[in-house]
Amino acid sequence: MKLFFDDRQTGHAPERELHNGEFVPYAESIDRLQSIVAALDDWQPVRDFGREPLLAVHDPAYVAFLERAHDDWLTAGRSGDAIGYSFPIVRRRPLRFNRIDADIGAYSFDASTPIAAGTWTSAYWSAQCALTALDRLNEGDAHAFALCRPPGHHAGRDYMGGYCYLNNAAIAARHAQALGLGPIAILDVDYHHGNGTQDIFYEDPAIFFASIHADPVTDYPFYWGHADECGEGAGEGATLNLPLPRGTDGAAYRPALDTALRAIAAWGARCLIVSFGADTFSGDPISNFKLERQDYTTMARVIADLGLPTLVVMEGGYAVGDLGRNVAAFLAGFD
Ligand code: Q9C
Ligand code: ZN
Repeated sequence: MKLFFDDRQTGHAPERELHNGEFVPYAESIDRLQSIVAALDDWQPVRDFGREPLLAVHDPAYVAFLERAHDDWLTAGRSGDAIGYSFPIVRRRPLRFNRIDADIGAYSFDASTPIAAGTWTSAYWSAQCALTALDRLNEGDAHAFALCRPPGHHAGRDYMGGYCYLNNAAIAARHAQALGLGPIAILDVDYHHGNGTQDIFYEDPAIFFASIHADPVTDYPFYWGHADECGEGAGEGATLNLPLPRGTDGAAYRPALDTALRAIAAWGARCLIVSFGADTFSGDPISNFKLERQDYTTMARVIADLGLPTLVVMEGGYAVGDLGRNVAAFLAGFD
């Protein structure tokens, strides 16, 4: 399977994040990407599909905000990373502000997603990476891997959060649909619920979203990913949430994976996008599942057995020392 990433994805380098009441080094580090690049050979170049596929998912005003936010931060006399502190949890509406602190809060749902000088450029190329890999499926490849970084699945149509700015999987899904590769299913196997992806397609009957993740009663992003969330309106039934308790290991994970894959097959998907996070690993520093390296190979084999053209998009995974080998173990399951 062809592998993709672009060097411009390394410009994004926030210094720190707010974690459980303290500022700590940013977990979504450049080392993550380097660990994966080092573990695999023969990386392919990323192509530029422009802004149109980004705007098929995201609000143009939000995209414009992402692009100028760090400059606005500097213009306001600040230094370092732009970070919000006030969030409109009720009656958010498109007001026009004249202050970066108002914009940044209106376009985010948490305080753990800072905007650094290189954030826009890296987010842009991370999305292009997903589009380039998706294009391989259009050319007839069975599988392709996009080493997206920053990740995407927490980002919604007009908000960032959880280290995510542009929703790479959603952008690829909409593009796949435009290319006539549908019906599309997205399977999210990151430790955290893919709330942004879910929200983007919540009322959409044409894209199926299934997510296996830590129970939001105990784990981020808390407010979404509960088992009773199954889509709304025309999209009712096209969202499937399978929360699992902390401590879940490979054996306990498997029935949920089988359930998700059966639902995807029954729904009639003809193309699959996997939001893959390796933060389900036993050694992950910010997560609490107990999967081991060999579990990733098994997981991928079961997914590949669906027989669908499959794009794998990188999401989380923070055990930097093991990350590359864990991703390689997952991708090996597709061969
Ligand atoms: N403990 C992904 O894996 N952590 N994002 C919040 C407070 C956010 C994880 C910090 C975790 C986001 C793509
Ligand atoms: Zn995650």
